[in-house]
Amino acid sequence: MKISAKEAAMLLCAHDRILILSHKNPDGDTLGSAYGLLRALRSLGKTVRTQCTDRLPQMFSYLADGVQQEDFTPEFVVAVDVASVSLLGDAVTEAYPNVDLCIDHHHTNELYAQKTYLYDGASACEAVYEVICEMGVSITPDLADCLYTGMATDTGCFRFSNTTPKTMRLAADLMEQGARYAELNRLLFETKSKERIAVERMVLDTISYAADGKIALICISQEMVKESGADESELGGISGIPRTIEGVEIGITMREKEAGGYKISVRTAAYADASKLCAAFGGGGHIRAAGCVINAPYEQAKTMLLEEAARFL
Ligand SMILES: [Mn+2]
Repeated sequence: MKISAKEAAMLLCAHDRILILSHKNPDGDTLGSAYGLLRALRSLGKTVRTQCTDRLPQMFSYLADGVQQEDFTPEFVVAVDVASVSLLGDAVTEAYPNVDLCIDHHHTNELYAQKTYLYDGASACEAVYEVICEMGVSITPDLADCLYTGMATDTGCFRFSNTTPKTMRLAADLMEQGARYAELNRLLFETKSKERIAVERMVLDTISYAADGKIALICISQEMVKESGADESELGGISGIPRTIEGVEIGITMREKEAGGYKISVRTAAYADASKLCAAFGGGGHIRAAGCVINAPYEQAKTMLLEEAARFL
């Protein structure tokens, strides 16, 4: 059943021993939502902890600064930024098969929780912010940092087309309440690990162009990832690189799978439909970003991709 921010706030206020769940391969939005909500609820004197099937990535460690996790049997389970129960991971789902409340912003939310506050906007952190305001919690700088993190990361630092005037107004509120936006923006959008730079250098060496430079293709092999020492959480955004090149309409990234074959990401700039291109290989997605899998050797997969892509120009 769908409920409002106010009803979500009332439910949270009426319970104690609250567990907050984030989705697997956690991003800034699910983690910022979880730690933001934890801080708000603890300021009301509640016993709260967060849980995620994957480790907290190093770059987001500041979200948990000063937070001691305590063990208890939860009375109330909340999922934040989690559109489908499958995104919680098997171990979490087995331990907590029943989710009492979900706070999310994905249109595709499967309404698996008892109650869902489904917010229409760029980030789950905006929804959590509304719920926290309804609870009458005063916003500390640490809490502002958490919520700012989700708003900034889900909008590519307020650059993507999902950014709304409301997103910016809420982020401005958080700035007034002490969010360390300049530091966070540098950490989240500029800082890269040396391992990431190493893998980028190798990946850029693989770049090839087709169709007069309207198509660019790069490849990330298993070997490159191993040699660089980068882990999965450091590889985000690489598939965005080809489309950043001047004149490129279709950017293709081939990521070698562990078992062989390639996971393909396609990003398009203005007119080509990435989801249709990927559908030709059994994949799908959105008009500007889509994906598919091709189980073929490198040269063969690359030729197939370039031929198909050329038909979309
Ligand atoms: Mn999100």
